[in-house]
Amino acid sequence: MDMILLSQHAAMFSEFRKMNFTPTTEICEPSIALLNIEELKSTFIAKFRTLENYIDQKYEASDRKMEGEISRLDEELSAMKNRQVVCPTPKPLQWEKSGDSYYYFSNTAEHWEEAKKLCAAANSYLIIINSRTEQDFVVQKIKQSSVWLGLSDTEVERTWRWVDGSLLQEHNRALYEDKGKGEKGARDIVGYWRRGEPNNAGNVENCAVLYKEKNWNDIPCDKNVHFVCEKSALN
Ligand code: MAN
Ligand code: CA
Repeated sequence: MDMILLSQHAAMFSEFRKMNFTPTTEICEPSIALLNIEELKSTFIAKFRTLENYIDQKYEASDRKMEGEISRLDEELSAMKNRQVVCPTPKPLQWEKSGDSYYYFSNTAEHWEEAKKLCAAANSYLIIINSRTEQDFVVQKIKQSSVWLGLSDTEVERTWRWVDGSLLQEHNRALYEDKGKGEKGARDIVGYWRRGEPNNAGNVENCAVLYKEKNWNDIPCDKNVHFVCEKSALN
């Protein structure tokens, strides 16, 4: 029984192995979430190995389990095939240029860490605000009330760092001095916090958002918030 089932599906297995998947997106809409086909492929292969082992070890109760596994694999395989047909070429992410950077405005809301990872996966980083001009550009583009900034004080409370490792204060002081004090005042050195922020409310606020009102707040990093990725337009 086992051998029959396995040989019936051997064709499916070899077909699967031959399929030359390229990473594609889960859906055709531009999305930053990459579907890791290689990972799926190795999961498939691992599952098949397990099935082969059931036979080798002559598990008596494995027949039904195996049929179930095989039909699940069949379903997953046809879902993958359908997706290939429906989405032959994933649309590239839409980047918008402003100044010396490109920006990607997310279609989804994520926890801060996840947003950070997604930007990194797209060769970019969660936005770092270097000037009021940049902030104004971002703000006028967002449809949401807020987006994540690449700014957090998770490691050391009240020590705000951008995702490139620079300290908020040092980073902005350098800018302030470099740009001939184009952006005046201590407020520019310490950022554009909303009045009374950052307040670490409830002791659980370590990630910063930029509001449509052009100011910042610290909120819990596990909130789902839209985000903006940035990458250099130079080079
Ligand atoms: C209020 C303030 C903020 C805080 C949020 C959390 O708006 O206390 O500082 O971040 O609530 O939702
Ligand atoms: Ca706050």
